[in-house]
Amino acid sequence: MSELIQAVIHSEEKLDLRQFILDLRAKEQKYLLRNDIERAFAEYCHKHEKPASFYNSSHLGNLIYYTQEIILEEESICTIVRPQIAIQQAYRIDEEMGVEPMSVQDLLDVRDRFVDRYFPHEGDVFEIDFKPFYDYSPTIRDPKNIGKGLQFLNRYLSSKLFQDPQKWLESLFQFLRLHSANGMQLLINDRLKTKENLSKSVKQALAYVNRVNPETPYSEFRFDFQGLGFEPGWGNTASRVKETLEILDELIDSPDHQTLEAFISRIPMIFKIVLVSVHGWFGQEGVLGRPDTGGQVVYVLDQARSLEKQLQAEFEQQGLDVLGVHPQVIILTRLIPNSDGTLCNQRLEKIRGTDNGWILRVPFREFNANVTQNWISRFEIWPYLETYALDAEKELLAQMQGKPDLVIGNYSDGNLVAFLLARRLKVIQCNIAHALEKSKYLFSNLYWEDLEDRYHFSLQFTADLIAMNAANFIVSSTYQEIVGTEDGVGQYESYSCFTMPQLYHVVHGIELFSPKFNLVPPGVNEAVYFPHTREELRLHGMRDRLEELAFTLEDPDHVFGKLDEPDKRPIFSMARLDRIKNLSGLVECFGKSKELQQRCNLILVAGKLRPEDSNDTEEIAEIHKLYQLIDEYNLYGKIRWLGVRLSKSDSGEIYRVIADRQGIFVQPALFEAFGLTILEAMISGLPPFATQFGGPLEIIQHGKNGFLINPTNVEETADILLAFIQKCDRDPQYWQQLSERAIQRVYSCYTWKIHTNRILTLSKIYGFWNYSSQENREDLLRYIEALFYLVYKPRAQQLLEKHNQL
Ligand code: UDP
Ligand code: LCN
Repeated sequence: MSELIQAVIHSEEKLDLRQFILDLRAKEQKYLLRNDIERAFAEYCHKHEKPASFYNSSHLGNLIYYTQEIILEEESICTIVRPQIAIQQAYRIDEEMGVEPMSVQDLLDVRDRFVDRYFPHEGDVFEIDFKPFYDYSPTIRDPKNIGKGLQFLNRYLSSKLFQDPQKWLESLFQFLRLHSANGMQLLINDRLKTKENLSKSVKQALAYVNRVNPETPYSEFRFDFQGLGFEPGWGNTASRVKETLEILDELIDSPDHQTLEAFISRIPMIFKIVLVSVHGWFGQEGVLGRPDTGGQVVYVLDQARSLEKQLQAEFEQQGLDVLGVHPQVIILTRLIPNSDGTLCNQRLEKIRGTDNGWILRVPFREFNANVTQNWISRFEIWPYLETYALDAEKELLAQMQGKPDLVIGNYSDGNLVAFLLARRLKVIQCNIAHALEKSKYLFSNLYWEDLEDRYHFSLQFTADLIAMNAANFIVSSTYQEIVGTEDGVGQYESYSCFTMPQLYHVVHGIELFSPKFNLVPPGVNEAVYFPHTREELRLHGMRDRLEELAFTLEDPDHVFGKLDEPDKRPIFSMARLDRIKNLSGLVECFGKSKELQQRCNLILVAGKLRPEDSNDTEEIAEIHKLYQLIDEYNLYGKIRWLGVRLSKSDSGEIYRVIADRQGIFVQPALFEAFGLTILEAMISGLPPFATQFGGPLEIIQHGKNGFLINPTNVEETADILLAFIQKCDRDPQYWQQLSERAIQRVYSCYTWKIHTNRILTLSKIYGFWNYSSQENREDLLRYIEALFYLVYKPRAQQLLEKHNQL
């Protein structure tokens, strides 16, 4: 039993626990989450006049701190304790303070009972359990190493493989023979007939390059090398070829996991990549800020550019230019016939800043033209994805003139399509969630039936389970995306066990300790977003235009508000107008603080100004709310709201003009999976104040290069902003220091170069292990297919029938 509970039960505090439960019973709420539990315990301590030490450090206080949920039933309570990251245990405590551990099944039944969806006389509910499939693969032990899957897997599998030198040599030999580009053999050729030849030939080749001037281009000795059994791929100069061969030589003679990683990362394995991002408006101009269209589009475009650049640099170093081989990166998205002035109806669009990067748009099949000709919300997209994947496969193969080497899915819909494609093409699948909706919407699984009409979570969560389990590897932007923090559950963690009452019980939805999880944060486009102090990169015309737009331009169609004193310090925010982004929370915070209003103006770039111009329900509600708050707090003359869609370059400059005036950036989201705007603001030199709920907690080091805020506490948020502003007034250097540290933070930890380097290494190493350990995933994939055909597909069909009636 949990030590935390035992400590309470075996002490006098048992009476406090009993009383606390009685106090809870007196309340209406029967299902308490962590915040509710903490609040109730604070009330308990207050009511029973407990000292502060009891609240903070008693056994009960300790237990409460680690308790995630309490469900009150008639004669007992069910409590979920999370004593450490990624570990949750459920217990039943009865009226006599008897404690019993609960099985996952019991826990899910309790949750079903809570929503009156427990009908045992109708038989058991379908249980989804992925545990058996992870039993035969290695798992990480220490939660702090979750997200470092590659290092772990490489070490683990290397030690197994190296134990049998003959087998190891055979795997390596066969692996080296595998690679080709545009039909041309790479690395080794048929002259090297057996694994026994390998070591000798490597030494001969080394002797050869040792005699050649290190600067000699590979093309000058290519044919001699072929005679020795070696094809292109080892390097572009004699010295690079020598280095790579030396690593291989060491790997053959005295293998270890680091040498293996160094060698695999050097060799050409990835040539063609598909990035799948289906929903929303995917384009390079005029789309950001539209519903469902934000950071993911920015992320995928920047990633595509950076991957191409990185592959080009690698090919050059590998000496592949002699073969005329070029990388190809394709972003696969949907074609929207009624494209509302965007290029989303164009089949093929070159990605700016690339040589061979393309956006390939494939339309949904036309089931009901009223639906499929138009933008479709990400919550409604499910019926179209299977046929989309089939059509996209054909188009991709034609466009790429062959199979991709890697398919990267984005968000639930893109990940499902990536799964379908990777399964059919037999290539490596990588998953990127961006944001998992399950933890964004409270109780979204428990009340899924009530929410189904609007959100269709039954489809989305099933798709998530399918894609995340099928993926060869998962890339997350933060550690907490996987397993949360000490006091909060992670996004992936929320899939480990949950109920969809009457649909299914997930008893083990994902193995959090699996080495498939890898933490690789994104970067920021350094050509667009750069420090405001880099005068030489800035264009005067653009700066003047954006200054005017931000502070003075009168344009009622696009700008709301005329500032009384445009020179006050600007507080800036930019986001899509959806509920979770909580720009209304920021307006309320500003509205409630007279002092903030005296010292600052509030500048927002967000959505649209008129509700009638929007067809997104959340956006419309937020527009109304913003006007109502502006009126309620009489913010006229103190706020400007730009309902504009900025071009890419303008969106970079707007942060800089705010930084020129020593402004600050506030990101007040109720939850933010990562938060690219925070990176953009920081690299521009704006001190960031961002939500403590989600990714910003890892981006910002509180007090050092920015500040974390609790956006649900508007008074406290205003105090944090004011404290900073007051300090800046007292110490003119303070803003500067913070600004410089914010810039430094991004350059040292969040660049696309670091990101894509890692992604390519991951793909190669997972590819290598996929091949050489011949990991049999067929049983897992067959199980996943059953979920797809038996759960997902019939529900998608039902939704399609609804759409067909629109
Ligand atoms: N963005 C924009 N105009 C807007 C709103 C957002 O250009 O009106 C851009 C912003 O610069 C950032 C991205 O959209 O690059 C938003 O990414 P983030 O990760 O912050 O949030 P998301 O929208 O993905 O939830
Ligand atoms: C989706 C989100 O909600 C943001 O928090 C991320 O920054 C964005 O995707 C890019 O990953």
